[in-house]
Amino acid sequence: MNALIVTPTYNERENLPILAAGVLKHEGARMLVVDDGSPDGTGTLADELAAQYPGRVEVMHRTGQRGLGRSYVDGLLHALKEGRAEFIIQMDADLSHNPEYLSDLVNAAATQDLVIGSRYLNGVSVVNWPLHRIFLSAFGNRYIRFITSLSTSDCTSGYRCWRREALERMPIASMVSDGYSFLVEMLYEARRRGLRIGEVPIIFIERRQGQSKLSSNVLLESLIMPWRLVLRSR
Ligand SMILES: Nc1nc2c(ncn2[C@@H]2O[C@H](COP(=O)(O)OP(=O)(O)O)[C@@H](O)[C@H]2O)c(=O)[nH]1
Ligand SMILES: [Mg+2]
Repeated sequence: MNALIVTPTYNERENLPILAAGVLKHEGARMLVVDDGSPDGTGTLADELAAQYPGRVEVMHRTGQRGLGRSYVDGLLHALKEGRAEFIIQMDADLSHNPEYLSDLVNAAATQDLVIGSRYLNGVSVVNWPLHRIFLSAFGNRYIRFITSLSTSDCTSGYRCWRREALERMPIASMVSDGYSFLVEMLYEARRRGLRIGEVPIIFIERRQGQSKLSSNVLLESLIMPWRLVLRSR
């Protein structure tokens, strides 16, 4: 595969080396780690990985305002500017997204512009989530689909693959949201542009190391954002 995997990190030092080994098993896969100045030294560790896997790992050290969405904006723009990868993939660093699925995503992207690694295609494929987290995510997705009429079963999955030409048509720099909402906003704008959106099933495994950065601000934003998207596109 000719793919660049863009992975935002904040305090993922236990997880990142395992992730890199799994991703780089795929021939032609490269990584761009977008670190937000992690206090636990993930950024330095990423530099060490870049030295360990020459030409296959690149690190972007962000300064300024921290954020998942902001990190993706910077990372995806960099991926386009670099212009070498046919497929650009978004993936979490906490090992919730198994690198084994990379081939499924890339294969599906042969006939789609955007492929989502979905937890909700066949019931609920999530391991180690407490019940309230499953409800929150399942309800969140219903809520988003209801307001935006998106038909994707998993609108908040952060495991996704873009064809480069499709990503080039996206207004990445104008994205306003952060957190999960960034994922929803991108999906919404992709559909508005008539991009072909597909899904492949994944089993999502909750992180074993480190902590989730899910905050009440992020949740609040995801309640409001679907309305904002619909209103601004009227
Ligand atoms: N660069 C950057 N990465 C982040 C930030 N917040 C979360 N991440 C990364 O985004 C991915 C998903 O975050 P996580 O906390 O696991 O969210 P959850 O899976 O929804 O609980 C992980 O790779 C995190 O390290 C941030 O503010 N900046
Ligand atoms: Mg996670």
